[in-house]
Amino acid sequence: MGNHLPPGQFETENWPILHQGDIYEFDENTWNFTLFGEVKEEITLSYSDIMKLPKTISTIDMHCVTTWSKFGSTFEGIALRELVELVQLNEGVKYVKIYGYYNGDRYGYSANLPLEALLGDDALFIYRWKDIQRDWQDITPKHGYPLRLIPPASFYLWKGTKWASGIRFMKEDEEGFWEELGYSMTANPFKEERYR
Ligand SMILES: Nc1nc2c(c(=O)[nH]1)N[C@H]1C(S)=C(S)[C@@H](COP(=O)(O)O)O[C@H]1N2
Ligand SMILES: [Mo]
Repeated sequence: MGNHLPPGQFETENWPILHQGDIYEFDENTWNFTLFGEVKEEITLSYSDIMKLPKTISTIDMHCVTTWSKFGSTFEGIALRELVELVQLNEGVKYVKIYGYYNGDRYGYSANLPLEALLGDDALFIYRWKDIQRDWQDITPKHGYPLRLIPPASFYLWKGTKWASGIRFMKEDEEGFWEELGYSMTANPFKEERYR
């Protein structure tokens, strides 16, 4: 890891904003987060359920497929593994699809990822961040408030679903929003896996 620039990327100090569709407007009364798919029992978590889970702070590099990379942002969030611990997975679960809002549809955006790559401190559903230029602050609605995934730096940032609404556990890999449009299933920036 470290300050290593993947091929075809340039470094930016700003945190650019990139997404399709409307910016989701958070309402604590209607917001929830679902854990579903290949689990013994599906569960739905309220905002306060989520915010009671153990917190993790990590510094994670971001690599957008449009070629900007941002190093050294520190994030506070809920590690994905904390959510996995709340469900009993069926045998053979290897992938997840992380869903998020797209034009009012809570499952309108999604990205697929291999579960085993997401069990460390560098796979976080974040709500707060800071970097050298800034003190701690909530992420803005444009960056995915109240909760968005920052994936490990070994995945391009489109795998980082903003306005996250749930995780579906899967035995087989399955395309998400950008993957259906021809982007990579595995999306490793260091191997420059942009398209397939
Ligand atoms: N819900 C949702 N999440 C999304 C997207 C989107 O369109 N909708 N775009 C993805 C893409 S392509 C990128 S590069 C990152 C950008 O995150 P940022 O705007 O916070 O930099 O969000 C990802 N998460
Ligand atoms: Mo992107």
